[in-house]
Amino acid sequence: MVDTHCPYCALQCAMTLSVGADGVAVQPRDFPTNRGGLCQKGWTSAQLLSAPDRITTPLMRDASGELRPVTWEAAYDRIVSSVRAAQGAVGADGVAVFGGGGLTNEKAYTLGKFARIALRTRLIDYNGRFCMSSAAAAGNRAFGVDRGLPFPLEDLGGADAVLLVGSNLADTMPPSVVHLDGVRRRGGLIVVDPRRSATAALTENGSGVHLQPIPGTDLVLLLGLVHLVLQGGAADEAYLAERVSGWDAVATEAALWWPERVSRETGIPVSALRQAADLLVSAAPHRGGRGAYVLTGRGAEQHAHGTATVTAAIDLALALGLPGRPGSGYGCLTGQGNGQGGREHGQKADQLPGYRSITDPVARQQVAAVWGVDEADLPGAGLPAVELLDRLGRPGGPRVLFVHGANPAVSGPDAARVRDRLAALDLLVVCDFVPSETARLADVVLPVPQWAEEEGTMTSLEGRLLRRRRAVEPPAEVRDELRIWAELAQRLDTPVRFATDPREVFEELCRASEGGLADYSAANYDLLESVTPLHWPVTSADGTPRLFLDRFATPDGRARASVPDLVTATERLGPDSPLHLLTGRVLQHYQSGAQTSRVPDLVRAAPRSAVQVHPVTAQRLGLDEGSLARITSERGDAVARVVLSDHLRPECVFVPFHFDGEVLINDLTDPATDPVSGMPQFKACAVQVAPAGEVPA
Ligand SMILES: Nc1nc2c(c(=O)[nH]1)N[C@H]1C(S)=C(S)[C@@H](COP(=O)(O)OP(=O)(O)OC[C@H]3O[C@@H](n4cnc5c(=O)[nH]c(N)nc54)[C@H](O)[C@@H]3O)O[C@H]1N2
Ligand SMILES: Nc1nc2c(c(=O)[nH]1)N[C@H]1C(S)=C(S)[C@@H](COP(=O)(O)OP(=O)(O)OC[C@H]3O[C@@H](n4cnc5c(=O)[nH]c(N)nc54)[C@H](O)[C@@H]3O)O[C@H]1N2
Ligand code: SF4
Ligand SMILES: [Mo]
Repeated sequence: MVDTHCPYCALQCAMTLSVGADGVAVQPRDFPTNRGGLCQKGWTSAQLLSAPDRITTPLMRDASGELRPVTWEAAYDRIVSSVRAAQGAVGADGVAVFGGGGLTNEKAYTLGKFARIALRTRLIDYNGRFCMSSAAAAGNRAFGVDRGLPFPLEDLGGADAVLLVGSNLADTMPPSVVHLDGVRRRGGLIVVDPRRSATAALTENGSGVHLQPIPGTDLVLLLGLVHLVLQGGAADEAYLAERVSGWDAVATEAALWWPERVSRETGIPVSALRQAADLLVSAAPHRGGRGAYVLTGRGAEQHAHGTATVTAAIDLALALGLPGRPGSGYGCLTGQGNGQGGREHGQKADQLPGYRSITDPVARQQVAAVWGVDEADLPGAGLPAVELLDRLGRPGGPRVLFVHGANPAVSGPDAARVRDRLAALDLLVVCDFVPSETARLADVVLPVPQWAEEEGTMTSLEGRLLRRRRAVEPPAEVRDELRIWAELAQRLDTPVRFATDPREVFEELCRASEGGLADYSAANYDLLESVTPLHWPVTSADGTPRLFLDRFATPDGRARASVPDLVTATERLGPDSPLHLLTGRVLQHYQSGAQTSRVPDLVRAAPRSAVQVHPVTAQRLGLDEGSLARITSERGDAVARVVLSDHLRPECVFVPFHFDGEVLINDLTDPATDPVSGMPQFKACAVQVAPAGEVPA
């Protein structure tokens, strides 16, 4: 029996694995976040260990264009010679790295180190840029630090109001719904989603209110709520005076967003706006309430104005005096398994371990010392994911790309363009355990272990450090990425040794993070065995479950309210593209589908790519339930089967982005990015929908 956590999302539900004659069996385990629950993905997670097409040897593309098994030495030789050739032609940045938010802390850390000192490139970024980067940017600006939830998830249970902006956690983190029981009983759940999602449905029967905005208008909605708080004289003036700077400018801006104007822009009735504001105000601690939370998910964040929208959400929380108050707060619901830890230790283009800037001279000195290299040899900041991917194979751009824990051929915006860029490389190296769409485009594929076959640590959505433990041995030819990087570093004549034992890597990571924002310096594997609620910063054996109780992590200790930049880049609907395409998730499938499409129970349980259309819209367009519809944007098209649903706003259609072999919805999405965070506009783009075959190609 081995205690570990689920391989998928950032809730990191606790599970116990037992190994028997039939393979690995999963049992849920009681833990504060999942309270003994697992979703269907967690229950079935062990099925992937024996996927029939699992990659078990290195593969290399031969002269005929086929990927064929080769020895590790042959694969390494090809990689090393291509890296040398690319860097000879273009310089150090002739090689780039793309990481993933599912990698353990040990791997995320070592990947950043491998890029900077073995490959000597500044070009590293990762799929977390597609995930919570807008919330991270806004959180860093407002609070001086970005820990998705600066409080334990279970704190939600005591609140009188919880505002969920663009999160469908009933499908994306199902066991977390238990923490909303209290607020639903008290009628205080507010869900903002253009769809009546499973989470929006939790507001039914007097449990709260569902606001159904026009996509991309959350920013205006949030400013409208700030307006109502201020107009009602309900702002926490003492808190604003004592703990916040920059408030006056926000108040001036919010004054312009009176309810009727907001209603016109968002499509939400004035009465519903007032109801939401009233719930929040009466829950606020300074009004004698039990507390309130404002939480954002990808629906609010994955826009070209995502950082501004999260800034407005934080402004609303500040108006009510929530951040840094026990029982209240603002948080972002991080998505990937190690989406939090993966963004702290150096996979981000501009970052060193401990969540520090690669341009900060003090951080550079310290990390260079831990790594045993000269500070001057560390490269500078690289490029955010969309820009990095777009540069591949172009004149002067990278000619070799390493991919670890991501499937950008499916999950990048305007994915056909991403695939073109991947095809333009001299060498694409992909580490994976399944032949993902990106792996199938690779020149070299290296097989790695799965979660139940490896040791490491993960940092969950509440900044809690968790141990991932090995229950079974991986297939014989599979090599751990820590070993792969060490072996490649040696072959690239890197002057320093790379540790391969996760425990040793973790100790090094802890040292490298010392003094940083995400400081793990007092943590170690033994402490993680004994103290399970260990939230960072870990500068003592107690960790820090709740941040900001005394001060924010800004130089003056005050939170910074900012006027959100009102430039919105959501594509305007027009006669040729009269509908918004919304994208997101279904409960049974995970991300690009690389993993869950290989779990038979999940494939049987849910189609991945039906297009949800409102019945009124369907009638207008001549679409029937079960018929095929062609969806077309400026960038591409896809044909999907129609499911009628009156849960959507009529001017929206919804398609999950989990690839099912036919519908690759990211061929349509908009690669426009947020100017601060680099987040692409995944959530809404303008499309035309018609019966398949009737739209000119
Ligand atoms: N089943 C499942 N669970 C997962 C994942 C998965 O792939 N599958 N992935 C994990 C990861 S990495 C992440 S990031 C999280 C994501 O978790 P969520 O943020 O909960 O998931 P999404 O479905 O992407 O988006 C949430 C909602 O945003 C709504 N939305 C779309 N446009 C807008 C808008 O303009 N405004 C508002 N307010 N809402 C909008 C959609 O209708 C959708 O219901 O889930 C994690 N958990
Ligand atoms: N249209 C649209 N697009 C989206 C989104 C959306 O809502 N709408 N959401 C975005 C978000 S929030 C996210 S997080 C991204 C996710 O985007 P992806 O990068 O596509 O995520 P995954 O499908 O999880 O891909 C992870 C890959 O890494 C492999 N893997 C898992 N663990 C390891 C490991 O330890 N080592 C290695 N080498 N490989 C491993 C898996 O098998 C899988 O092939 O998609 C983004 N794209
Ligand atoms: S909610 Fe997330 S962590 Fe929990 S079982 Fe489901 S996928 Fe796994
Ligand atoms: Mo994500």
